[in-house]
Amino acid sequence: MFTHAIVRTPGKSMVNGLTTAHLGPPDYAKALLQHGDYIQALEECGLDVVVLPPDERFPDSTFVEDVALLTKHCAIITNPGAPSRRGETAAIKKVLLGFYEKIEEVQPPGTVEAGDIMMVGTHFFIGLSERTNEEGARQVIAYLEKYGLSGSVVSLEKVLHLKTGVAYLENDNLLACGEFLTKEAFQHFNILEVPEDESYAANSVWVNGVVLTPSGYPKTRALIEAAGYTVREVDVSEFRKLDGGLSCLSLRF
Ligand code: CIR
Repeated sequence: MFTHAIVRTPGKSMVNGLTTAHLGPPDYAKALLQHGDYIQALEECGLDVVVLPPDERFPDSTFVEDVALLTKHCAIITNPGAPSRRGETAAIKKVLLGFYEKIEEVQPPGTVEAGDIMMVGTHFFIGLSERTNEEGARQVIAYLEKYGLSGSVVSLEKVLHLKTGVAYLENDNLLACGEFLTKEAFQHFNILEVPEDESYAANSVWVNGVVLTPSGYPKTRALIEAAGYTVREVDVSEFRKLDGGLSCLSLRF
């Protein structure tokens, strides 16, 4: 169970965020409303939400999930693979010092974005992507092992981050689509297959028994409900325009 979340309100500079989506620039006013509803959804799941102010210096800084990996025993500050995002880590470290005694940091030449890391109990799957390299994954695994946790790597071929295409919903259930349906490492899970035309909804998040999903993906919603979960939809269309999903918008711990 999680008790806390950290989010960062998007800044106006979000319109300059990194993207490959070709969906046009985000509407800032709409993004703020959607972010507010996202916070409300986390609160409905029982979380105490720390809301950080916009940081205009970093257009992608609302995607806080990428800059830290939070575990029960330690926090690991990442070193984002995207150069424009590297400066985001300092501010998150300051916030995490208020919650964690043990804070580790990924050092260059290692790069890691925690959107590439999926927690399954005490094990962490780490996607090797354009943002997370082998050296970064090696450092994360070494830190995890120091605290009695474990990690392993999964290579990605098509998507930005591991969790762009896969989400662990606890109870052995894995929501997955595309290249992740056939990955050897995931075959022992009960795979809930997200249809290709709803692939964006594979980035859903389990929060204390409720699954937050992006709104507008009815087949995926039905699939998750059929597996026994309560679903809470959140409209994140403006964040999708920056390749961002639901999970990227918070750190949960
Ligand atoms: C980026 O390209 O870094 C941002 N525009 C989106 C990051 C999304 N984060 C995630 O999937 N974990």
